[in-house]
Amino acid sequence: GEPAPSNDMAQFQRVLHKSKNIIAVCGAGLSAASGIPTFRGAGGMWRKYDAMSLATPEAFKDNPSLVWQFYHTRREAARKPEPNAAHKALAKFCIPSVRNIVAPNSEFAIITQNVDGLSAKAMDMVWKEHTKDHSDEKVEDVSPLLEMHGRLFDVKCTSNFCGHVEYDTSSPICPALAGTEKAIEAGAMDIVIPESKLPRCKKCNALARPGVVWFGETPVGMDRNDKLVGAADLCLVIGTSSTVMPAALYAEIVQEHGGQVAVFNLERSQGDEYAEFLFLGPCEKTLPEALG
Ligand code: BJW
Ligand code: ZN
Repeated sequence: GEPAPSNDMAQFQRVLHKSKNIIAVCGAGLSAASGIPTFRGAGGMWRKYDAMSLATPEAFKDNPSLVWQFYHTRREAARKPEPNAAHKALAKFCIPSVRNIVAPNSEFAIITQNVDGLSAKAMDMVWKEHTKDHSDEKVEDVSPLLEMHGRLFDVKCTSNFCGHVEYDTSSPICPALAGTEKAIEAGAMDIVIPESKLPRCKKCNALARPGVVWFGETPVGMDRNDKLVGAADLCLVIGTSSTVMPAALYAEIVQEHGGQVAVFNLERSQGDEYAEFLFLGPCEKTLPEALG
């Protein structure tokens, strides 16, 4: 059969050194050390809440009040967390002059399924720190970060004619949702807020919705994702159960055209037996070592 994946860090770093198009496909485990719950593991969101009645367009149509209370709760919980060592290691790797030390003349992109904004925050922090001593480092034209499942703090108009998206971190997002996180956390799903009191579009006043990608919806930036995945010769799979499409397919696609895969996960995850490298453990420990 297949040889077992290697956990040889020095060998991984030799592969990294000759890779030219590197991508990181990230999931909830990347933010776990920042205190944000995952979806499917112990303490996971989809263990406590029913995904199909909260994270689908049909659920929002049936019960926008409940869906907004759930996302209000998620927004409140995502306010305090700070990026951890894994976000920062990836963020540093986005800086060409830093990355070129371990992977000369390479390109890099982060494709994250996370909606918490912590990778963007880490990139800002690391960039500010870096340019203190390297003011000549120039900003890249295209952001190396792709948030394919949207952003928790984006608020999107539901009208097809308008489609306005607003980045809004206000707490609460609207007065009627204030305090409802207590009920949601206690499992009480029966508070009803009239649609007129839910978040509304700032442009056209139609009902607004959370700017995240639900089951059955097309992820953000698929054309760019497909190009990155198609060109990648090394795919880092970080803190994801690899059970949600299409992100779950990316590693396999990279291997199909001859690229290699390195999985960084606390536990075994779907398809990791086919990876060239498997680093079991918290990614906030393994990733800084691997990319350092
Ligand atoms: C650590 C760690 C540490 C912990 N260090 N590791 C049948 C019915 C209906 C739909 C489908 C179907 N079959 C297929 C579909 C499609 C569907 C799908 O895949 N469903 C499957 C579940 C069956 N997918 C979609 O609908 C997607 N759209 C789509 O496919 O469109 C078609 C299309 C494709 C291509 C081109 C064009 C069109 C959309 C999926 C949207 C997913 N949305 C959510 C919610 C977002 C909003 C919100 O946050 O509420 O996204 S669901 C949830 O899962 C969230 C996540 O991004 C996503 C992935 O989860 P993730 O990140 O892997 O988390 P976990 O919890 O599963 O895993 C965490 C891992 O971390 C674990 O392995 C831990 O061990 C590890 N870990 N601590 C390292 N410290
Ligand atoms: Zn609008």
